[in-house]
Amino acid sequence: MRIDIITVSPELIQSPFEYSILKRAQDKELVDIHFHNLRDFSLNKYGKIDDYQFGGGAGMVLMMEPIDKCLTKLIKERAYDEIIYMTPDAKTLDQSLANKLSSIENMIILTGHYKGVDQRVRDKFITKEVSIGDYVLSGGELAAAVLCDAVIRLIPGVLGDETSALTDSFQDNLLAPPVYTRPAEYDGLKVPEVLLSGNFPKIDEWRHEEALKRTKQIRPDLLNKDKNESQ
Ligand code: 6GU
Repeated sequence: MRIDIITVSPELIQSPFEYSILKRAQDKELVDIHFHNLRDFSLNKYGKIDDYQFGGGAGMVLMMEPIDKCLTKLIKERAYDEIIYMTPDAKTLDQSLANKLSSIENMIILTGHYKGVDQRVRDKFITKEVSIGDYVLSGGELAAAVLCDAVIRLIPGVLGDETSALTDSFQDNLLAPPVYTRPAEYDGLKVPEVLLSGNFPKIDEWRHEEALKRTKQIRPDLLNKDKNESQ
C-alpha cells in the first residue's frame, strides 16, 4: 500500500510513523508513506497557501490552487483508489471503514487546517471525507495519523500474530474482554479461575460473555450496529 499525506505541517505527523508497528510495516515494505508539504506548491515565494473566507468570518481557508497543483501531480503519476479529506464535518471513522481501506493499493490523505479547505477542492477531488470523532482538533494531522494507524495494522503481515487484529475490540461490534497476565494473584487480587483452567471452549465462552457485558454497560449503541456498516 502507498499512502501520500498532504499537509501544511509535515513535522506534526511524521513521528508516529517512526516507531513500533507503523515503522515495522514500512521496514517490511508493506506500506510506503510519502509526505507532501503544501507550502511547496504555494502561489508565491512567501509560501502563501491560505486566505480569508468569502462572505466574512474568522479563520483562514486553504486555497484551491496549491492543493490542486499537488493533487494533480500525484494523480498523473499513478491511479489512486481513494482521495481522503480529514475533517470534523464528516462521518466518523470506524473499524469497518478501516477494514475496507486496509485492502486498497494507493491512497491520498489531505489534512485540513484553520477553517479547512475551499469547498471546490472537496467537490473536485475528494472521494471520501473522514472525521475521527465529535470534537474539534486544531488540524487534521493527528487525525490522519490515527486513520493510518488503524488501517496499516490491518494489512496482512504487519502484525506478528495474524489473528490478533481480528480479535480486537470492534471487529465484531463488541468491546474487548478483560485480559490478565502473571502473577495469578497480586495483593489478594485474583485472575478469574476459568482463564487458568486450560479449557479453551470455556475460556472463549467466558470472553464472549464478558465482552457482551462490557459492551452493554459502556457502548450499548454498538449492539444495534450492522456489522459491515460504514460510510
Ligand atoms: Cl479529521 N480534523 C479536525 N481538525 N478535527 C477533528 C477531526 C479531523 N476529526 C475529529 N476532530
